Amino acid sequence: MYEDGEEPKNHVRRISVVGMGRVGTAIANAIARRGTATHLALIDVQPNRAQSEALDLQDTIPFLNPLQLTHSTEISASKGSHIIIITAGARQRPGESRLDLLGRNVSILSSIIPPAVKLSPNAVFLVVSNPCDVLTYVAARLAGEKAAHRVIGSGTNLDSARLVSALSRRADIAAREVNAVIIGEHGDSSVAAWSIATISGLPLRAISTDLETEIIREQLLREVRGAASEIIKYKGYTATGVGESCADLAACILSGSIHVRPVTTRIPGGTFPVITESIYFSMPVRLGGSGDMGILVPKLDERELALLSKSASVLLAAQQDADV
Ligand code: 6V0
Repeated sequence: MYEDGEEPKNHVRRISVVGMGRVGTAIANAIARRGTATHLALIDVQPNRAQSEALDLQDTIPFLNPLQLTHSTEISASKGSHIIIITAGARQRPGESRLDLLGRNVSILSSIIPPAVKLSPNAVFLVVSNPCDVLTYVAARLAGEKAAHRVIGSGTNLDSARLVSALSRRADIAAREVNAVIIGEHGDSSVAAWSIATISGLPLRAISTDLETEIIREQLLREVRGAASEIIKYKGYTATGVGESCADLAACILSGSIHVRPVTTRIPGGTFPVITESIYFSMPVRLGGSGDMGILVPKLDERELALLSKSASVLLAAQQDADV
């Protein structure tokens, strides 16, 4: 991803967060806490928004790792970034359709991506704004041919973490022992890849036959899919989980070794026999190391392939609607 000699030096890791609402703030806080960046630029078009969050975050630095913080209303503050995280987005207005919202978000991305690519020609772009898969596709189109392969979306990294957590609680085994991914859309048509899930390297049935039953799997998936609305019901928005999930992705991207995470990326047509057209959705992707960000194609069973094909057609229609 970086030209020879241009890898981020160990001591300089520049990350920009564009959009300092609830989610951008949670991401910036998580990055600061983990010490992932040496330089963090906070950007928001609203006057004082990024500044207020930068001032608040500044107070945490004496307790954490050294960090140079900057804030701005201008995208020019992202110059020279290794990672640019996009959480800028419009919220749905009463009576507004998803397509209208998409139109407004496309125009926000149009004002951010082309200048940001010029200012940071080697940056990885991480799109978090929703609808995440469609906006990742839009951002990749706006980034242009040379930079498109460096645009990914946070996709199902958070959904997968929720599945890991639900499985861990059900099996009463530490979450770190659980390996499970959700693929496809970051949304209603997402697909749990049960056939490749393991706990401590063992198939789920070896841990408990319960975990193989339709009824338990449906219950776990309901938990995963309903997580965001459950949180929104009580506090009005979600931020902490997505903040940590994106900080995790940023740490993987800047790592010298390869990590695999489910993120939104371009899946070429024919990758799965049931999906003939190229589409942006989540698959396990290699992050870090030399930075090729290639996908790892899991061997799915017939049922999962059928569900994935359905997820792809939902997204294909949305991505055609958003064509830029
Ligand atoms: P928010 O609190 O309304 O923040 C959005 C921010 O974007 C505001 O501060 C705006 O001023 C700012 N903004 C708008 N246009 C621009 C621009 N051109 N340049 C810079 N900043 C701009 O929203 P919140 O933070 O709650 O959510 C942000 C986005 O994340 C939304 O699209 C959510 O739907 C999405 N989420 C994605 C998740 C995921 O897992 N991918 C999870 C939760 C939310």
